[in-house]
Amino acid sequence: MGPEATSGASQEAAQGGIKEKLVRTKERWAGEGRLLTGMTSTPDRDRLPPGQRLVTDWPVLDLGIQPAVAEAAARLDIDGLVENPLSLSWAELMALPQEERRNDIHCVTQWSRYDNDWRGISITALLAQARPRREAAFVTMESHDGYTTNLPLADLDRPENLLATHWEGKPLTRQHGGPLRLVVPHLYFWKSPKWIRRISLIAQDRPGFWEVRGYHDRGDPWLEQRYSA
Ligand SMILES: Nc1nc2c(c(=O)[nH]1)N[C@H]1C(S)=C(S)[C@@H](COP(=O)(O)O)O[C@H]1N2
Ligand SMILES: [Mo]
Repeated sequence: MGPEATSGASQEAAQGGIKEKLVRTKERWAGEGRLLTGMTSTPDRDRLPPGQRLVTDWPVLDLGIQPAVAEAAARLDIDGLVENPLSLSWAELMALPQEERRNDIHCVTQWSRYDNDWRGISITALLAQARPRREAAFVTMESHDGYTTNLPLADLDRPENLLATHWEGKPLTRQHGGPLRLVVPHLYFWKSPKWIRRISLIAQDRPGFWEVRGYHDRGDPWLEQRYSA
């Protein structure tokens, strides 16, 4: 099936299966504390976080399932502890103001990539529209490949974050999470779900796919929060 095979009635078809071996390797690395330098910094002091190296290509990392999500099926729900739950169709998302961001990516597997140009929708604007309740303190996010990850609401509700539809002027490719992915540049890139479909606001933290496999709950690259132990 080619990358354009996104039409048809089912609208969503998974390609490949979970790369169990890769998942186990990364889980073992977390257990061993692999790649840790023991150094900390701040974004003001060092653009490149400790233990990272720069790349100019853009590696693809995921569980091995790259769902073909047709734009017609690319609904985004924002629900849970909100006054005004949202369930936005692609057309409704596209009718919102399109914004641009430029930021750096830092992956826990040690690569960083500078100056990524994104276009998409402001997550702070959508959260304001959904109106979080007072008890909402965390989010759990779900993607079309079954991936989940969690964030404190304060880490999601930041102006530099973006629900990205475009990268370097072109629609985000399926490999990189198109048609819609979240980008949270101040944390390791596993906190930036590809093929995002739901953001649920919750009161108590709920660890996601990598967080239950030994990855840090927050994942600040400058504090080298790679693993939980
Ligand atoms: N839905 C989904 N989002 C995901 C992942 C995934 O497996 N599924 N992997 C995460 C990890 S570990 C990384 S490093 C980045 C990789 O994004 P990229 O393939 O665009 O570089 O996506 C993150 N978001
Ligand atoms: Mo990653």
